[in-house]
Amino acid sequence: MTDSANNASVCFHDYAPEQGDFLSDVMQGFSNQQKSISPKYFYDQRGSELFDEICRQPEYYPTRTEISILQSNAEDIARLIGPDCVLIELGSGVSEKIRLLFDVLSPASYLGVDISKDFLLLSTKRLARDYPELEVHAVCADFCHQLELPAQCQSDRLVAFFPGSSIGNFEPDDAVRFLKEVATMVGRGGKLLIGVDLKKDSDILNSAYNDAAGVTADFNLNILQRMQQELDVNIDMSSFNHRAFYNEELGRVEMHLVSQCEQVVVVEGEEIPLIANETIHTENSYKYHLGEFADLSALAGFRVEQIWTDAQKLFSVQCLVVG
Ligand code: AVI
Repeated sequence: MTDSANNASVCFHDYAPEQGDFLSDVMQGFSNQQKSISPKYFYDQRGSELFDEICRQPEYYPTRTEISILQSNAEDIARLIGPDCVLIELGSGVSEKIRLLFDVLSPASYLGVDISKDFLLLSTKRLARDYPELEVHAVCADFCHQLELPAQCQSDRLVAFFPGSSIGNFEPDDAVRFLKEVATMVGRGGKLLIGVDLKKDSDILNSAYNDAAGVTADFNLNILQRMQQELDVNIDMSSFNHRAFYNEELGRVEMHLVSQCEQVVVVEGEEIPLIANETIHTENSYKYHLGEFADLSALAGFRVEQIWTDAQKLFSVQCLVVG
């Protein structure tokens, strides 16, 4: 970060939860018939870098498609949302997409919400430097479980922004629960601008999660690396392979780590046997038909106000309104 960004003025609000218990989550996930690790553990420093790299892979269409939808429809989006809103970005990360909206939206203030404090401060300070007229708030919180707005950000013009189709990483029931919380946060008449990945030809999906450069494979395997770094684990990473495939019946891309042989993984002294070809399930990424997502939003109290898609209907950006 440059000095100028370092000095930029950001109101910081720390609602960070207690550190989650990686060990007990791993032990819990390994005790099930289908072994699993929560995808939230992908995003350590290396995992976040690998995810950025995934977004630049030619096969991974969601990022560039969403950006082009936002670019082509920025004026239309601004007209629908209107000026002077309080814009709340959930999982703000590097905050690149929000910049596409700032010039046309003229929000009264911006609130970036993210669990990763360092990332959040870096990105919000850069925004405060680049948009000096804008009031910028940084809220460090796990927005999946707790959506609390600082008192000075309350407004009757609240608009949440949740890009990237991260909603696809929730199980559908959890997605409804989460959207309900967003609806409560923005209140009646409040809006949510959300990126939603769409159902499509399985070949496109299978290559998006199996890029030729092997970045998604590295991203998936990095979760084992993280276990090795942060826990007392004895695991031979070279004995696992990446597997990702579209599960047509369940409408989701599944990612797994496949054990190449019969082996025993030792976690904090506990022996966990795996047979050859047994998998550890690491992620689901649900894809929706427009009608399916409208039904899911309605269960959470949202009405679809407008949908923008690309010409191939790969991805959608949707404006939902409460009530
Ligand atoms: C963050 N999330 C929306 C990504 C997705 O497509 O489900 C995570 C990802 N996993 C593999 N590639 C990208």
